[in-house]
Amino acid sequence: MDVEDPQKSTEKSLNPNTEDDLEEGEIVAGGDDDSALKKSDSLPYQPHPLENRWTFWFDNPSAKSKQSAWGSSLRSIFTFSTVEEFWSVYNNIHHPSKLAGGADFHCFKYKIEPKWEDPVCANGGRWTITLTRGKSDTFWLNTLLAMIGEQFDHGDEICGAVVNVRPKQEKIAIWTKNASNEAAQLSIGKQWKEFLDYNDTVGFIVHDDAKKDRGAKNRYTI
Ligand code: MGP
Repeated sequence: MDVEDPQKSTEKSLNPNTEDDLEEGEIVAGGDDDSALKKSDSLPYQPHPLENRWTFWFDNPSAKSKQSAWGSSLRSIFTFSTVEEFWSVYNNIHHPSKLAGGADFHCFKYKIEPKWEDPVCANGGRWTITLTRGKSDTFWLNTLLAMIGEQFDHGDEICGAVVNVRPKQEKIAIWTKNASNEAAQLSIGKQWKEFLDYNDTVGFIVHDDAKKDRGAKNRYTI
């Protein structure tokens, strides 16, 4: 019996014309185009599972000024494990350019909290890109797609990603698990820049350094 590879089927349902151009697992923007889904109306509905389950987290900016401890207003808002669930959330939330200054929006692997204190993050660090206010939406979406579509050779090293919306800038960071694993960090940073077509220098700060000094220096740059 001919059973269609679920991965190929994911690619087709999201990108009916481009399946030959996609890497394994790759998801591209365009989740609100349902023309491909219409084509397969006659097939039973089959959600397309992601390799990992992910959780979106949000930190409430209005509470931030009053909070005594960082993270006290951090909340998990939705956990998803299929392509369809991802788009259903993504298409119904504000993107970074529409969020208030001070907001932090995270997408982390299920059960990893987006905090230095989380045991999986504790020995890690983060690659960060900085963008002018209002300019991060596409970079953020492409970061999410590369991450949940498992496009990184060292994807197991990734905890998640965060966008920090600030009054004059937006920062996107990918958090990783083992800062001392230089080869894995460099691979993630290089691939991220390629996926985003981002040409400026990007720096990696170790969480332990950031804890000690708000102006911590980059451990790696690419
Ligand atoms: P930030 O939110 O990463 O950057 O960290 P922001 O707000 O853009 O400010 P910047 O000017 O330092 O870039 C801001 C501060 O929040 C840090 O210096 C910490 O005091 C605190 N903080 C940030 N994070 C990610 C954590 C965390 O994971 N745990 C704890 N305890 N504090 C954190």
